[in-house]
Amino acid sequence: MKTLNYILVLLIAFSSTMCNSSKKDNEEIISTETTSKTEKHQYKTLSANDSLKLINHEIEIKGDIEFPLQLTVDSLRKMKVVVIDNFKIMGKNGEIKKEIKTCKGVLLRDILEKAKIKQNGNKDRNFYIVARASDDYKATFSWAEIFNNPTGENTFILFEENGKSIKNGEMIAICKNDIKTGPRHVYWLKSIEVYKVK
Ligand SMILES: Nc1nc2c(c(=O)[nH]1)N[C@H]1C(S)=C(S)[C@@H](COP(=O)(O)O)O[C@H]1N2
Ligand SMILES: [Mo]
Repeated sequence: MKTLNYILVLLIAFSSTMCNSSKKDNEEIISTETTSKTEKHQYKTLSANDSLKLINHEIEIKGDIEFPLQLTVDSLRKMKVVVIDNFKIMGKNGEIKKEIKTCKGVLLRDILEKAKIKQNGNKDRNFYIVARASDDYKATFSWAEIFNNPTGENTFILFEENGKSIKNGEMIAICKNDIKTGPRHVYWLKSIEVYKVK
């Protein structure tokens, strides 16, 4: 009987620590969300001068690749250029944030083929690709999405909008077949980074 009581006490103690820890996790999630919202708001109120500082004239292709590249709008123009019409940027709640009548870009796949991912045989396919902006906003793609999925035909680095250079730019990453196109629409693009899954 004594042992039974002892086990019961232990169980109660254990379950209460579990409750506390999950509560703490929730609190942490809520607090990070609040900070990122505040940060996002700060970007909206950036002065014209400060937002100019976020513009990159070239993007760096780096990580687990054979040929690190620095690409400018001019170097993208020399690649296979694709025209994309009526591209809608949709926020996470489904709201249309922006509609671009026509824009020009290059497939991310073509860029990665140029940079050549360092693969060790044909079963070495576990890589992730990060499109990172100068405000450290980022979007992630996987090797399989780009090289073995229709997403490969739909992921572009844009360099021109409606016949003009891109203002939030100079280059933007987009994924045309995402359900909500906002999250993987990365303006102020700074680098494309390839990493092997460890
Ligand atoms: N560099 C950068 N790109 C970004 C963001 C950002 O904060 N920084 N916001 C993203 C989000 S959440 C959306 S919905 C779209 C459209 O954002 P906008 O409302 O700032 O134009 O861009 C995305 N690209
Ligand atoms: Mo968003």
